[in-house]
Amino acid sequence: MIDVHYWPTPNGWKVTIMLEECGLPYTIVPVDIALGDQFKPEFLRLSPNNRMPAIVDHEPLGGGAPLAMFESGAILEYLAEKTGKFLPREPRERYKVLQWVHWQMANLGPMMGNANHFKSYGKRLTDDPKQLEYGTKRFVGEVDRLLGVMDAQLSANRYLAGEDYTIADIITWPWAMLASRLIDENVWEGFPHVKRWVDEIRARPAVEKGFKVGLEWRDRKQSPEEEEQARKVLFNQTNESARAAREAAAKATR
Ligand SMILES: N[C@@H](CCC(=O)N[C@@H](CS)C(=O)NCC(=O)O)C(=O)O
Repeated sequence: MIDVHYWPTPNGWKVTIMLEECGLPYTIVPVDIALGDQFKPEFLRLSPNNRMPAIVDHEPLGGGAPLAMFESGAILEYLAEKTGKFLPREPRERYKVLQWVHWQMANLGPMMGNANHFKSYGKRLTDDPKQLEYGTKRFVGEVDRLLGVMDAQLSANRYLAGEDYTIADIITWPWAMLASRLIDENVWEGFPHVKRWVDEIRARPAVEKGFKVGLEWRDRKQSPEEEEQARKVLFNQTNESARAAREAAAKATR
C-alpha cells in the first residue's frame, strides 16, 4: 500500500493520476496547505521542502523499510520503475521521456504557478495593481512561450515524447490543462495541438479518477479567519518561518 500525502492541486493530481493509471492501491493522507499542514512535524519528516505531494511506499521497490519520497518528478519516475509502466527501459527512448519530465518540473509547473500567483492570488495580497504588472507580464509571457514549445512538439507527435503515452504526459497534463483557467479562456486558439492532447488525455478513465480525488475539498468555503490564516501560511514563508517549523518538528521527534 502507498500513502499519498496530498491536496487536490496540479502537483497532487500527477501522483493520483499515475497511481490510477498503474492500478496501484493507495491511501490518501490530506495535507491542507491553506491551513499549514505542510509545516506539521510528521509531514516535514517526509517532505523537508514543506510542499506536497509526498508518498510512503510500504512495499518499496528493492524491499526493506517503508520508503518516503517527495518531489512529484521523483515520485512518478519511482512509480514507473516499480511497475514497469509509462517509462521505456531502452536508454534512447527513456531519456526522450525524462527530458520532458524535467522540462515540466523546471519550466511549465513553476512558471504557471507564478503566473497564477500574480494574476489571481496577487489581488488578495495588494490593493495596488501596479505591483502586479511586471510579475504578471513576465510569467504569463513565459507560459505563453512554453505552450508554444509544447504545441510544436505535439504538432509532430501524438504525445510529448513520441507515439506512446508516458510519465511525461502524466506529469505535464495537470498544469497544461489549467491554462485556459489560469492564463486566458481563449488560450487554446493559439495552441491547437496542445488542446487536442489535453482533450485526449482528459478522456482517459484513470485521469478522470485521479483528478477527482478530494476535489470537493477545494469547494469548501473558507471563513474570513481561515482566509487570513491561509494568506499568512501560503504567502509569507521565509527562511525564518521554515526554520522555526523545522525546529518544532525536531523537538517533537526527540
Ligand atoms: N516541485 C514540487 C512542487 C510542489 C508544490 O509546490 N506543492 C504546492 C501545492 S501545488 C504546495 O505544497 N504548496 C504549499 C505551500 O506553498 O506552502 C513538486 O512537484 O512536488
